[in-house]
Order: sequence, then structure tokens, then C-alpha cells
Amino acid sequence: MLQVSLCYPGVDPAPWRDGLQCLLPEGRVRCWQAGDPLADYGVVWAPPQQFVDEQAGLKAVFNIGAGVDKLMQLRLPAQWKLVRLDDAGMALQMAEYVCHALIRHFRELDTYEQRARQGEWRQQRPRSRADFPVGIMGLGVLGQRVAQAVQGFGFPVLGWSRTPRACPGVQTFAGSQALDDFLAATRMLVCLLPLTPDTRQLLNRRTLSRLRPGAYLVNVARGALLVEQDLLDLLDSGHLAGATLDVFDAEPLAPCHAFWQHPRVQVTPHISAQTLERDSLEQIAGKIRALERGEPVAGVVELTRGY
Ligand code: NDP
Ligand code: OXD
Repeated sequence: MLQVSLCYPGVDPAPWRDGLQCLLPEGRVRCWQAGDPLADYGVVWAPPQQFVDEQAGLKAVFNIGAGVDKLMQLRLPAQWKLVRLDDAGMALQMAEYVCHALIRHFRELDTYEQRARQGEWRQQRPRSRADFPVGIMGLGVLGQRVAQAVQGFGFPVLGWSRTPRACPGVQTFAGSQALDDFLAATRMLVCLLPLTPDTRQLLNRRTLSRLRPGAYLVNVARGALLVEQDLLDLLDSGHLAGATLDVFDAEPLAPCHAFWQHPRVQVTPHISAQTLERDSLEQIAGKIRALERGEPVAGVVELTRGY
């Protein structure tokens, strides 16, 4: 019988175990405990190093998320087949969240909300979409879906990736040599990059200063991509108009952090694309069956690349 070991510290794992058990009646799903025998498959989010060491011989390990940066901080066996969640209901949520943030800024809705609280009836001059090109960093599973949604609202869309990507209707840029040109053409920057050694602190004073004056930042990737003090300084200098931040260097965001009270920063608690239990488990169960049949699966992480 197939053995599946679930390791999801910090949450009640029972609904995940029971949900996967229902979808995989031919296997046995159990919550991992130190000293357990080697299972066939692992299903994890931020497991301890001990899980990795004891379960080094798993046939595949499924990450309960799209980003694998927490796992990458551990010593992983080179032979591990690590599989990330591949959309699983996150791309649509991400498209919703990013479009909301961009449109809220473009249509000056925060200004109208403030005025409404004062009972003030006053209209702004309409802005032109052509003056608000949206640059998306990361044209992967989520970035491409976001690019499609943003295009639907008529904004010019640019995209930046590590290797060249063709994305209909999107002006694409690839590699570090193209980063400055991409940034110089962007007014609303959306970050959807994985956190890797190459992308850590990529959003800093130098790169954010390359954006068009009055630029707006939406970071929905990982907090450690951004140097938070550099963002605050560029907001205060007026080079940046504002930011919507869903992810932070330290989560939960400390109660005294300057972002909470900053008048031009919108904060949400890492909810832009939440992991949906049913969608995720269906995807994982389907991929376990595919691997058992000897078929390839999508979403296998390249360990040396880090995403
Ligand atoms: P993918 O792996 O599908 O796509 C990553 C994209 O980033 C690819 O286009 C890749 O380029 C590009 N990229 C990677 N490294 C570099 C680099 N050094 N320079 C330029 N481009 C680079 O990831 P997803 O779209 O599925 O997810 C992106 C991230 O979003 C996740 O890693 C996770 O951290 C975050 N996330 C956040 C959530 C939230 O709720 N806030 C929810 C889910 C995910 P290439 O195409 O050439 O490979
Ligand atoms: C993810 C996340 O990476 O929820 O899936 O952040």
C-alpha cells in the first residue's frame, strides 16, 4: 500500500490528512512523526530538517505552495523530486488581487475614500492608461495569468523573466542585462518572482529608482525580495507614489512596523493567493497517481535553480 507522509508544522494537519486520504483511498496518509519509517511520497510545508534527513528516499515530495524558498533553506538530497503547486486555484486569486491594487491606484480610489469621509464631492481629471504601463517581474504560472488579466483592463503590459518568454500582447524582457530597460518603461511594478539567491533584495534603492517617477509597487511574491527601508525612503522622496504589499521580510509584520501607518502603503497579511485545500489536494493526488503510472508531472522544481 502507498504510504504518504504529511508534514505541515504550525497548522492542524488533520483536515489535510483526511482530505488527501479520501482522494487517495489506495494509500495510507499519516501525519509525520520523528522516527517514522520511510514513506513513498511526502506532502510538506516548511518541514524541519529532520523530516528531510529521515525521508531522503521519498519518490517525490509535494510542496503545499507555489514558492519553495522555505525548503531551499534546508539541506535537500540532490535526488529529491520536489513538486510545487502549479496554480491550484492561486492564479485567478492573484489576478484579482493585482488588478484590484492597480486599479485602486490608477483610479485614485484612496483619494476618493478620504474625501468621502470628509463629505467632499470633488472629481479628479481622468488619467490615461497609456501613462501607466504595468511591468510584471516573473512570467511564470502566476505572472502570465496576471499579465492576461491586466491586459483585459487596457493597460500596456511589460514582462521580465530569467529566460526569454513569449507572452501574447506583452512586451517581454529577459535577463539581468534587460532589467534597467524594463524598469525604465514601467510605471506600475508587480513582483511575482520566486525568492532565490539571484532575486533576494532585487527591489532596492537602485532598481526602484529606475522606475518612472510616480511609480507604484505591488509586491505579492516574497518580502525578502524588497529592501523595506529603501522603499520607505523612495516613498518619502516622492519618487514612488505608493505600494501595495502582501508579503514581508518578517511575517507576521511587526505591530510597530512603519508600513502599517504609512498613508501610501496598503498592507495585507499574505493573502493575495491563498492555498486552497481541495484544489491543492486534488492536484497532489492526481500527480501521485501519474507518477505511479510512470508519467511525468508538471511543476517539478529545479533544485540548482532554486524554483
Ligand atoms: P514560476 O516558477 O512559475 O515563475 C517564476 C518566474 O520568475 C519565471 O518567469 C522565471 O523566469 C522568473 N524568474 C526567476 N528567477 C529570475 C531571475 N533571476 N530573473 C528574472 N526572472 C526570474 O512561479 P509562480 O508564477 O508560480 O510563482 C511566483 C512566486 O509567487 C512564488 O515563487 C511565490 O514566492 C509567490 N507566491 C506568493 C503567493 C502569495 O499569496 N503572496 C502565493 C503563491 C505564490 P523563467 O520563465 O525564465 O524561468
Ligand atoms: C505560496 C504562498 O508560495 O502561499 O504558495 O505564498
